[in-house]
Amino acid sequence: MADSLLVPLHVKYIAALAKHRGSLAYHLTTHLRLNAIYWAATTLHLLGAPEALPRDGLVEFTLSCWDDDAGAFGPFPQHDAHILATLSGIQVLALNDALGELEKDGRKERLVKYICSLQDQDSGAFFGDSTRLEQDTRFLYCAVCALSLLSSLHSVSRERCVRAVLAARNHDGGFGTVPGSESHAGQAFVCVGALAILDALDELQGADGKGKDKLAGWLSERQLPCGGLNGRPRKLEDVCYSWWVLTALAILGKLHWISGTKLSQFIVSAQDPDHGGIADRPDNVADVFHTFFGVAGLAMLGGPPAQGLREVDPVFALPAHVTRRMGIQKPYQRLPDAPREEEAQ
Ligand code: GRG
Ligand code: ZN
Repeated sequence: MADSLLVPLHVKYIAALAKHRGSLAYHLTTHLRLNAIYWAATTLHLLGAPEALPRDGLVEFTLSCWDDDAGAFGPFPQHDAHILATLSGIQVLALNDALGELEKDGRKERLVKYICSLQDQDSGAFFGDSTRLEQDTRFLYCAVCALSLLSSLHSVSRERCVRAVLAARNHDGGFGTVPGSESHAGQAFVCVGALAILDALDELQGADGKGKDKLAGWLSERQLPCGGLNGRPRKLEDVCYSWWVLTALAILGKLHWISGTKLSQFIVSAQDPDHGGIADRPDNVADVFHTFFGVAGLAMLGGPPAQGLREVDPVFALPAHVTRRMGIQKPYQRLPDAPREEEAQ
């Protein structure tokens, strides 16, 4: 079993994914394609090998996912727009310093209009698309993150957004998808991330002033004896929770409430030492989703397995050099031996 991060092998694994266009798996995952491009490209940047997927191809594919009827991005050419694909599209453009493409044909204004149109004016919650069938705190995060990357956060009601996030909080200190739904670590990331973007983290404290610690306590209870984290009580450990849990802890300044050494070992043990990539847990099949969250988790934890990685921004889920270049960074905890980008002079 490997005990360090197999950087060159993971770069090769991700670069090879782009060559599998004939496979059944490729055709069965079109609904996630733009998300997958975002996971792949961001991982390569964190691994220090952005050139392994050509920039022009990434930008061109992203623009080909534009749904001109809706004025936003779908997950694949000719697919309907959705907020999940829209955030990924904007993130891929930001990663490649190509947001200027949205200045053409009024695309940026149309995107902002589309995103704002998804907010429920009563509750402040967001729908995922124009069918307005489903609300989820995930969609609210996507909306505020995308608007911030477009320098347009002022276009949405901050007060309504904060209200909707707080309404999804539970007595255990965690967050669900909608008011009253079970706490899940994925929702902790989206809710804490959204509050960070909205400069509203103090709203977490509540009447007793203990809201942040209560949430951090719930998050730290996600670590299991094997070192891995689960997403909610009595569930199995999974590498992707390294991201959903660690980001929320980093934003709350409580990364040291879990054992980083044990978690790093768990992530590294879920690598495929022959073909590259990281799986949800040891001995399972690797995929690009868990490869991204495993690499990004190690970048937050630091230490020897993170050698050679670049700093990740847990609020915007992008390399820190990108959000620093854009001037949109929010405060978050950096562990002493985690990768750190030079501060701009
Ligand atoms: C920019 C990183 C980024 C994300 C965009 C889509 C999104 C915003 C956030 C997703 C947050 C979320 C809900 C993550 C959890 C995903 C996950 C592993 C769900 C699995 O749920 P179950 O119930 O698994 O199948 P468990 O582990 O609870 O058994
Ligand atoms: Zn997972």
